[in-house]
Amino acid sequence: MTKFGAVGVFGRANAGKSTLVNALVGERVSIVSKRPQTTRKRILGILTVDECQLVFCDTPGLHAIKNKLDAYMHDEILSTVKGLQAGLYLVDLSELKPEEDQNYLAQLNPESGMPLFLVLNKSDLVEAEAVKKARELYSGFYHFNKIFITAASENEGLDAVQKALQEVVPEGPYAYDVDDYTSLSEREIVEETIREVALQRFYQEVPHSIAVQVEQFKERENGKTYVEATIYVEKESHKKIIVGKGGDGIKTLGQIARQRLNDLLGRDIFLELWIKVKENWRRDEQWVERLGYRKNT
Ligand SMILES: Nc1nc2c(ncn2[C@@H]2O[C@H](COP(=O)(O)OP(=O)(O)OP(=O)(O)O)[C@@H](O)[C@H]2O)c(=O)[nH]1
Ligand SMILES: [Mg+2]
Repeated sequence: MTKFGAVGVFGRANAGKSTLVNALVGERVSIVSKRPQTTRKRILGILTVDECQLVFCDTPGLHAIKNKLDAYMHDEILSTVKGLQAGLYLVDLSELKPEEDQNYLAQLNPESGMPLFLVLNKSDLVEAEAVKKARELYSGFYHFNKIFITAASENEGLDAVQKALQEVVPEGPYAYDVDDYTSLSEREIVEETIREVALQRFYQEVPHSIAVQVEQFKERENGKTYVEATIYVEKESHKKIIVGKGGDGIKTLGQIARQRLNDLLGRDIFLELWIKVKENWRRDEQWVERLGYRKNT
């Protein structure tokens, strides 16, 4: 008999949720950056091992709602809570904000009986004493079934989390093929990878206004995949920064993204990138939907 569990991954922005999911799944399913609010939509990372399939639902970090995109992200968090067999709540030990976590946990209100594990992450950045204090403090916030100390980016402490999840999820049939590792389509992988490279390269200058849309995705007879994508930003000044001197910025961005995509998709990608300005798209519900952030009804 196999085991199956959908596992929600929650926590404030920048706690390391996507890093942890990628490390557990062993593939880059969810993009990572130094900036908070990197993940926008729920992303499934799938791990099938020891007759057990765990589907990790990586969610956006909770933050204040300022526009239609934030509202969408908030909805993604709350709608994930339904139908889970277990949950992880991540905390960034190097930047504790206990009150915010307490509020988040109160909102999360996991269905009764769903095991929730506390994961104190980024332990590599703090002293043992600080870990101990955080552990004591957070134990009072919620009846966590277990508490783990991890450094997701260093791959530390993750085996124990995985083992505990395997134990706690119920018997049941797999929902995905044993070879699947993500729910994302290839188009979405392209969009997210380009957005990741843009965030990583321009995170100082360009805020959260980047969205990427694949316009064309064609398999050519020569075995190459031809992809045309548009990067949307909210301001002319952001466009200038990304394009760079003589187009150098966007050219390098394209080269890095293409390399990652060749690896991720396992074939040769020909990537053509465009950049457009759509002022305040995050405030415009129709544009938010058009750029891929459509609510699950
Ligand atoms: N030092 C250290 N850095 C980490 C650790 N885990 C994650 N990070 C870094 O923390 C930053 C945020 O990581 P993400 O995985 O994008 O965080 P997230 O929780 O998914 O963030 P959002 O999607 O914005 O909610 C990145 O720069 C990671 O490399 C860790 O254990 N130790
Ligand atoms: Mg994330």
